[in-house]
Parts: sequence; structure tokens; C-alpha cells
Amino acid sequence: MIEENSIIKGNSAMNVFVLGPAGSGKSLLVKNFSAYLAREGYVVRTVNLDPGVLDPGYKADFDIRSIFTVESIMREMGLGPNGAILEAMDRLAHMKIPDFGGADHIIFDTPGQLEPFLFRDAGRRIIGGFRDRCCFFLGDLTALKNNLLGFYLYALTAYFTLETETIAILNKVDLLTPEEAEGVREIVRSPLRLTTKPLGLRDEMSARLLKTLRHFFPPKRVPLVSAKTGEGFEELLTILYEIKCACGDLT
Ligand SMILES: Nc1nc2c(ncn2[C@@H]2O[C@H](COP(=O)(O)OP(=O)(O)O)[C@@H](O)[C@H]2O)c(=O)[nH]1
Ligand SMILES: [Mg+2]
Repeated sequence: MIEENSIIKGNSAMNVFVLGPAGSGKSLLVKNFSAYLAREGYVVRTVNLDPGVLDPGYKADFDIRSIFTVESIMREMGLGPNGAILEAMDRLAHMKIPDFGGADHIIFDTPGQLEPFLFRDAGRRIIGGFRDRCCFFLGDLTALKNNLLGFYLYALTAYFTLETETIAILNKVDLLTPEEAEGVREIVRSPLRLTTKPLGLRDEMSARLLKTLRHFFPPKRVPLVSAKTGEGFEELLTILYEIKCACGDLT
């Protein structure tokens, strides 16, 4: 269990951590989804926790780069970029992130290097301090092709490592034809149909795993979205609403 820490006192917002590999569209989602929420009448704040980004494309209400950047840590400690990211996230785990009293949603942008979040304790310490929280785990549909299984497994690692409800989100649907998008939806709904007979061992294993993973990522909870056009944002908001309700704190 994660104990609450002093960072979160008074924060009754839904804290949404946007995670995913580099280029999956995290920063664009933070920018456009927060603007969408604001248009829907919510009080939204954005936080950039990526110390390596040159320009996230939006003006964050709190930006870690005002305290350090990957470059400044590289210089200060003589580290390479990967070591500097790990050091940055370890520092962040001990820092107080400003409390935005009165916000309904706080959307956090994160670095593309997933190691500190999925394979080290820093992410859990950064995220776990917030009471109402969830992760949006983004994948780039154009890069995933037929590897839905690998994507789910990463999202599952986030769920277990961070002890946080994790929504697997397939981004960049605008780059797919309607037929391709429907094909992905079909796989999400019925992963077993992926397999063709006779089954090889690998196919059989992936089919079984996908079947199990449906418990963690039920098809209704795997939205296909576009951070660019806003397609699927309504679905994301509904999911946030359901998570908030499940936290028992809806006012
Ligand atoms: N067409 C399209 N491009 C996107 C979408 N989301 C992100 N991108 C583009 O993908 C690239 C990487 O996006 P970015 O938000 O920087 O990814 P990050 O590294 O995960 O923060 C940028 O060129 C974005 O404009 C999307 O939904 N559709
Ligand atoms: Mg980014």
C-alpha cells in the first residue's frame, strides 16, 4: 500500500498522469485534452514533469524545467541523458509539486523514458502520493501494428508498479483509415479472433495472454483517440468520471 504523503494535502482533484513511450503523443494529449476539459467547464491545471523536452507545445502551470533540466543535470553530475533522466526522477520523487487548490483535473506530462516509472521506485513515489489518481498509458497506433499484446503488458506493468488505475489508450487514430480503426477495435473486442488455425505455440500463448488481459483492460476501457483532432476525448472524460466515482469522492 502507498501511504499518502504531505505533498497531497488538500488536493481533491483527479490527478491524471500521462505515460507512454516517446512519440506516443503525451504532450499533445496534455495540451489538447486539458483545453477540452476547460471548454467543458472544468478547472484544469497542467504539469510538465519532462525535464528533457525542448518545447512541450503548451504553457504548463508548473514546469519541472524551472527547477532543472536533463541538460543541467548532465553538466552538474557528468551524466549521459539516460542517467540524467533517472537522477531527475529521483529528485522529483523527493520534491513538493505545487498544490493547485480548487482544480478539478491536474494533467501531468511525463518523459518518454519509461524506466523510472515502470522499472524503478521513483514513479511510484511521485504518483503514489496523490489520492485520486490514474494513469493514461498511451500507445501510438501506427507503431503498434499487430503488437497489442506488448502494449497491454507495458500498461499492466504501469498498473502494478505504480499501484494506480491505468487506462490503455490507443492514440493517433486519425492516421488510420476507418477500416483499419475498425480492425483494431475488433481485435480489442475479440483478441482470440486474431489467431488463425493451426495455432503455433507463440500464437496460442499470445491468445491466452490477451484473454487474461481483458480483465485488466476491458474493451470498453480501451479508447481509440486522437490527441490531434480530439476524437475520443469524450470517452476519456467518461472514464475519468467513472474512476472518480469509484474513488467514492464525487461531489
Ligand atoms: N496525427 C497525429 N499526430 C499526433 C497525435 N498525437 C501526437 N502526434 C504527433 O506525434 C509527435 C509526437 O507527439 P508528442 O506529443 O511530442 O509525443 P510525446 O513524446 O509522447 O510527448 C508530434 O509530432 C505530434 O504532433 C495524434 O493523435 N495524431
Ligand atoms: Mg512529450
